[in-house]
Amino acid sequence: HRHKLQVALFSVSSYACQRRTTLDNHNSNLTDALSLLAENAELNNEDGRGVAFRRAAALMKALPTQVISMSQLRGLPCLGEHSLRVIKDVLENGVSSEVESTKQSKRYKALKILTGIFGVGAKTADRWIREGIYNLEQLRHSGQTLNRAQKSGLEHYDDLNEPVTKAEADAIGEIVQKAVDSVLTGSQVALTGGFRRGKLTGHDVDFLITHPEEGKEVGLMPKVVAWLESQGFLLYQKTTRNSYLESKDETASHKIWRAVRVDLVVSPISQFAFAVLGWTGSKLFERELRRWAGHEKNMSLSSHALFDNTQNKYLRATSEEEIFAYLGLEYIPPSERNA
Ligand code: DGT
Ligand code: MG
Repeated sequence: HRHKLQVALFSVSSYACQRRTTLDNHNSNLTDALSLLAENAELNNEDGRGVAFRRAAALMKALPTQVISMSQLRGLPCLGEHSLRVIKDVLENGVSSEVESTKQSKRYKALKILTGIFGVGAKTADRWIREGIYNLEQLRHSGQTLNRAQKSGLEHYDDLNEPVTKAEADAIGEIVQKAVDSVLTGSQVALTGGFRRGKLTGHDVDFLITHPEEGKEVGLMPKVVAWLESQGFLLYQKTTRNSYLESKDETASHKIWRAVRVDLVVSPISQFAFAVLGWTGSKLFERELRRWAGHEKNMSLSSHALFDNTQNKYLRATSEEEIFAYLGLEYIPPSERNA
């Protein structure tokens, strides 16, 4: 007998910033497994292993169809021995035994619960676990001293672990716009983070604030924060990065507000394009852009600037498109940066 077969082999670029990754994921069974192992590695401070699993997951997200056989993966980049073993397990058995045992492990469960507290990272959670603290109840009765962020995080644990919806993000956007308008006319607010990439939910809402006249943005953040505070919106704030607002939601019957994490970043207009690119994400897309810049172009990219190490000068840009062009990359719109 003779069979004529057509085999579709995937061809995928190795850097996530060279690929278009939409939210339309054909391999969520595989990416969920790899992402969980990445998360577990990160929770255990195994950063190298975490990145390897993140890259493998991102590669699977970029595939145009569902993978059903290992043979389809031949020649693909980013898939190490360990990731391939996990994929094989899922394809053959429906689940990965490593993922299942991780999910059920006492340590993983405790790390998830404890790092779910705003202000608690992997190191703190690990210390608590070594002292026998595995959940919020045990933490509350442990006599551990919590810092201001952690106290606040524990108090609003459920709210802050409830995904933020696009509608909530839009409502908060209006509040932030109002704040910015009241303290400095002409200021602009841009939604960044996952919502700019088209996600329908997020763990927080990210905004970037600027003013068309360079220098006018100086001192803007404390004014915006003071305005939000005076209007009763602010529950907790820290000037370095994390802050959250209570979002007034009249539809909730039990209480009329809920706590939502909000990230505000102020950028001078000269750095705005770099800031927009840097804060839109995804995290892996950003990491890959910086790796591409450094390893392939001898440039250093940050959310402030792009430096060309060969020409020994900063490259100015007023749009994301210009930055991709400097980097020799095809422009990828935000909705296709979901690596
Ligand atoms: P989410 O909020 O869970 O739906 O997902 P994202 O993608 O909005 O992630 P988020 O809010 O942690 O961060 C927004 C983007 O900002 C992220 O995709 C990459 C960037 N980013 C995150 N953390 C930092 C940071 O500490 N510094 C800089 N420059 N960029 C960051
Ligand atoms: Mg976000």
